[in-house]
Amino acid sequence: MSNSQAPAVGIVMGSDSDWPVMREAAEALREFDVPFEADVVSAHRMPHEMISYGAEAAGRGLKAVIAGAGGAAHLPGMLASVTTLPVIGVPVPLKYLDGMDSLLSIVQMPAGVPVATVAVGAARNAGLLAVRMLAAHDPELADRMAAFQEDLRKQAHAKGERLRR
Ligand code: RP5
Repeated sequence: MSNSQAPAVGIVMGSDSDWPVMREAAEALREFDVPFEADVVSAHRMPHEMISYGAEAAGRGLKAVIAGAGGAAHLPGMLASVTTLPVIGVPVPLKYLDGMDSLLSIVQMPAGVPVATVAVGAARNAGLLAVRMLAAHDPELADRMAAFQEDLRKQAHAKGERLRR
């Protein structure tokens, strides 16, 4: 899946069964008009393609990779080991262990090979974090992120107002 412009963010996941979670990252990128691609790149079932994806990501013009996986979730860390791009890991919760296995597999990286890990199932935050990464070099995108944050502030304030009445 992709949109018409050259993708700036790659969203990859270990299985299409991760998509119901990972689509939230795509939605966040769409809200900010950030072009992205999405694909299944399994660390265990297609290791050679996974390494190629990571090794070629920067050269293809991607600026960040969002990688989601569940269980023995090695995809984000393995991609981080073969690319210089920032990798954002999304622990996908599966039927057992409530996603703790996915979280620990992704977050506990060895020194020198960082993965920016979001909360279990928090693919939307992964998308928003990728937007912030791009916004660091894009003032127009930074303005839109600031407006988004101002909306969040207003919404939170309004919720408090209802309680204060
Ligand atoms: C992981 O195994 C995938 O990321 C997915 O979360 C999990 C289960 O995959 P399927 O058996 O549903 O394809 O590698």
